[in-house]
Amino acid sequence: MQQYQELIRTVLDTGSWQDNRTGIRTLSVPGAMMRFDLANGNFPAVTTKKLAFKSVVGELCAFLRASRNAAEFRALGCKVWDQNANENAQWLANPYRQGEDDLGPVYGVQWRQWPAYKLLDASEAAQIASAQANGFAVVAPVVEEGVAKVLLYKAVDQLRECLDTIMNDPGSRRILFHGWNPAVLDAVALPACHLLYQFIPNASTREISLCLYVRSNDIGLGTPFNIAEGAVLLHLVARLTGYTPRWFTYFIGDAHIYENHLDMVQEQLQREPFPAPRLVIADRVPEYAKTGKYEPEWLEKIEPSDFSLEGYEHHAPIKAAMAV
Ligand code: UFP
Repeated sequence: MQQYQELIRTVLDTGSWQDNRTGIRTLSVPGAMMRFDLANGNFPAVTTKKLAFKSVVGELCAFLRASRNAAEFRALGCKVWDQNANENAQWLANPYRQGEDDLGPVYGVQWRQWPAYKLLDASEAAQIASAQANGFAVVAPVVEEGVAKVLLYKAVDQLRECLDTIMNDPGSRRILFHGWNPAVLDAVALPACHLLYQFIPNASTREISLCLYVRSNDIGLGTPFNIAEGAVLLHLVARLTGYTPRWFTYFIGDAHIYENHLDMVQEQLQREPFPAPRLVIADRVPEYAKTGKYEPEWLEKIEPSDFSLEGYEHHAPIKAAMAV
């Protein structure tokens, strides 16, 4: 995680002050990239403070189950959504909010159940049949400007489709899922920050890589969390599809340090990083490479306790407030 230290230094040295919706200003850099080599089991956990690993894997499991409720995140060991669900005045006043703990259709809902609609002319029988063959169901007849139309709907399981494509067409350069759905931006507690995931398998080396784009990243709190979560996801996908995790490239749009996190990151620069730990996935989670049986339903069955870090040496934890 030398690269994380370097990113902190870059933002401290070259960043400029910016105001934002939270009321706490940030030192910001527009655009940053880190590239982690996960070969030999290296796991990119921050070591200059303690990574909240249980919270990371709890959140990932909640995303994989398409959760939209902070209570479900808590039940899986992740408390980071409580404030966004119940303390942000704008969200509390949002007519789409469905009561205590509701978050709206955040990340996992888009990953697993992206709401897709088609409005087709009722006379276009071939198009309607093609959409139906592709999983769309007719919701309602609609008349638009005097023309008879048909509204069709499908909840797209983008992540499952990625795994299917890794299995069936690993040379594809279209294996990605997107968290940024413009149709729901007004109906979520927090618009997606980590929002574009692209898997790049290599069928000859049997290695799989991940490129992740994060539009806005809180370097003090969010970045170590998001890096770990992306790396766990890559490991899981690799396990279920018969690949070995390799490169994890992490792109940030607005890379920022909140003013009230400056002491924390300065302190981390004083600390010498430890060697990377290894990620262990429980034996009960099938390895396609060993079983030859494709079992993508483990995306939903996986539990936080299926993940652990081996040989994780880290400096003392540092507590810091999250800007909401
Ligand atoms: N943030 C992260 N990672 C996340 C997440 C949020 O760094 O996974 F959900 C931070 C980035 C930013 C704030 O500081 O939360 C979101 O605010 P905004 O929507 O204004 O970018």
